[in-house]
Amino acid sequence: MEETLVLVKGDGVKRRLIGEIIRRIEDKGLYIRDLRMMSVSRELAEEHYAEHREKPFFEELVEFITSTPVVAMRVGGDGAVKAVRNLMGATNPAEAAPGTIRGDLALSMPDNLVHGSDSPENAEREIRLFFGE
Ligand code: IDP
Repeated sequence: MEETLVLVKGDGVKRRLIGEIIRRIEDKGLYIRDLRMMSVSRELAEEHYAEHREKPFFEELVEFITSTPVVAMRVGGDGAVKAVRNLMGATNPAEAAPGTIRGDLALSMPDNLVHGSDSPENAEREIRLFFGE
């Protein structure tokens, strides 16, 4: 069964949307295989977002993800990576379609509530980073 890493980011935790986001994932037919609330160290954030190291928003992004606890989940199911990406909607909430998590519940960057791995390879790497397996 394919697995992906989902994070409910700090804005989602603060706005008490953990349950709402899990509900959408479970309603889709996916399984929560593991779950933990945790702080993200600067080291973990820089590793997790390594592909964005050269981007102008990198510092803001690291600051955002390390400033408050997140909920990390291993989510499994057929085509879990793509299924979660579809549930999340476009990166920029201003452009995310209604019916998606970001489209329905978020307004602007970087506060877009969730992270989901963008490929099975990255999912494996990110699950190892957050769950050490
Ligand atoms: P994704 O989260 O939809 O996979 P990525 O392009 O991988 O999108 O970007 C990672 C995260 O970086 C986004 O979820 C968002 O929080 C933040 N981000 C992306 N682009 C910008 C930007 O232009 N300004 C501020 N934050 C951004």
